[in-house]
Amino acid sequence: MNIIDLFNLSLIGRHDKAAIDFQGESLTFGELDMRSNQMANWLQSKGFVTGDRLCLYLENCIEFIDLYLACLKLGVIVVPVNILYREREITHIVNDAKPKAIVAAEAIPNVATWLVQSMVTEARSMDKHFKKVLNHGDTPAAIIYTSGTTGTSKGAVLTHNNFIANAINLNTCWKITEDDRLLLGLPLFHVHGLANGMHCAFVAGSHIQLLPRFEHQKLKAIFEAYRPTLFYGVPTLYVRLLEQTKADAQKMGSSVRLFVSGSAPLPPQVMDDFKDKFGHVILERYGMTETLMNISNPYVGERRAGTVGFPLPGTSVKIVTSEGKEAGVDEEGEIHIKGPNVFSQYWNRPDATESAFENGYFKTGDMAVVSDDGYYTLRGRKSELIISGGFNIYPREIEEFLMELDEIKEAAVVGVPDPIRGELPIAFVVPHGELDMEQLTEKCKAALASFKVPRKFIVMDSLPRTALGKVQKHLLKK
Ligand code: MLC
Ligand code: AMP
Repeated sequence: MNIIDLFNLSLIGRHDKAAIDFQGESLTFGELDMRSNQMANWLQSKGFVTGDRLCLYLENCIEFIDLYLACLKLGVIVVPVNILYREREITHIVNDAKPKAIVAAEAIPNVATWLVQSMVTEARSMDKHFKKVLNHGDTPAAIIYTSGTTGTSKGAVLTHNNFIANAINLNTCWKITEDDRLLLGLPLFHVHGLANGMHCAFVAGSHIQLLPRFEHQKLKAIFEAYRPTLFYGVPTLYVRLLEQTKADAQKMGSSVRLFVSGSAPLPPQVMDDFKDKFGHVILERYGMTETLMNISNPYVGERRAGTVGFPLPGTSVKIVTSEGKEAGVDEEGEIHIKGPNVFSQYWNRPDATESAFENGYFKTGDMAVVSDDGYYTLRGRKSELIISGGFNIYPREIEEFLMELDEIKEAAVVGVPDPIRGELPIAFVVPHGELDMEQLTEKCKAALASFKVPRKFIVMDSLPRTALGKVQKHLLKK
């Protein structure tokens, strides 16, 4: 079975049921099926076959879904690209994934772009039926770029089976059904919005109100008009929701049966304040691009603040100490994961793939402890990864960019705590001479996604280093 066979429970089985609203446009599951058949026929007419890659550089929109479903039907591998990425970041992905095309709303400078609107217009004249292409569950469905512990980002290859395991797990454990109404503003280019949001709804037959993105100022009106039953957010969004008055919060929460948080740590205080204001206990869970969802607080039973709960069905979790032994209760170590949800490989990176696994388990780089009643608590990361608003930032990528600039001799980037975004990047730089800070920020903005642009530059005469020459970032953080 591939994931389309599972989506067919809704695409075919709930043909006339309302599937999605987006900016005033409403489509049934049958219409989604037909539109993606036409798009699949169009892509096929352009020579796309199983195993080819197609990059999508799009904000959330119906056309993203048409193209995504069309690719899955054809066995074409979707490579979603963060819409906040600039030319430099996009070029890296395009050079690595070697897609047959990159689809965008507007031409991307210096990248051969296919414009989504003309593709959709041409697809409308194609046959509404699509002759099934036989693909099994191990067929790659998507390559999602993530940086791991190194500076350059690597493509995690996720198969149809990985996504199937994730959808079946969450639909069962979080009781997602065709009666649910999901307010989905998280980006479809990341697994949180894509695999937890869209896939689960397509399998269960839930309704989706899709937003181009979350703009927290508009959420009150959207909640009241749509009356969702289900809401997924990153901690930043929950912090933003706390700006509501208690009366508004109660109204907003009145239709909802489940609020889920993930992608970054949810501060226990935010969980408590949210309970007071909205009357809901947020369910926190833990996942990764490479593994999809791993560990989740229970739907029924105690959702314990500060923890991520229990391993999901089929997911084996080991905590491995620095001595390489399996940790006991309350003993800290790195989380290792095995299960049908875990990715198969980094695209074209056999060495990186090999070093990412140990004894068949994926080494997550996340540190944790488990309590005597089985709740897992994350304790930070082995790597220097910064998570800001749920978006990952790899310091080395920014450091490399800064050091390519003529005016910078050395650079070190660290994350500092921020009450809204969780963390923010700041840069320590050793310049060659006088530094024009404004110009430096402009250069960063032109080359890097907005969330990666250092919020502050601190000029140093030299960086503190160990005897071996490694920058002592803990000293910089202080
Ligand atoms: C953020 N911005 C966007 C955007 N999201 N721009 C366009 N499209 C989007 N989708 C930009 C804004 O322009 C602004 O840029 C900055 O980000 C912050 O915007 P804001 O309005 O102040 O929003 P804020 O309250 O900070 O909230 C941002 C956010 C966003 C939470 C809505 O960060 C977000 O959507 N995060 C979700 C990331 C995600 O899905 N992660 C999952 C990864 S998968 P400027 O220039 O003003 O700074 C994973 C695995 C797992 O981690 O476990 O899930
Ligand atoms: P990504 O590479 O974008 O998939 O991000 C995955 C990382 O997000 C994980 O390795 C964790 O460090 C972090 N993460 C996800 N969920 C949580 C959570 N509930 N609490 C803390 N960190 C989380």
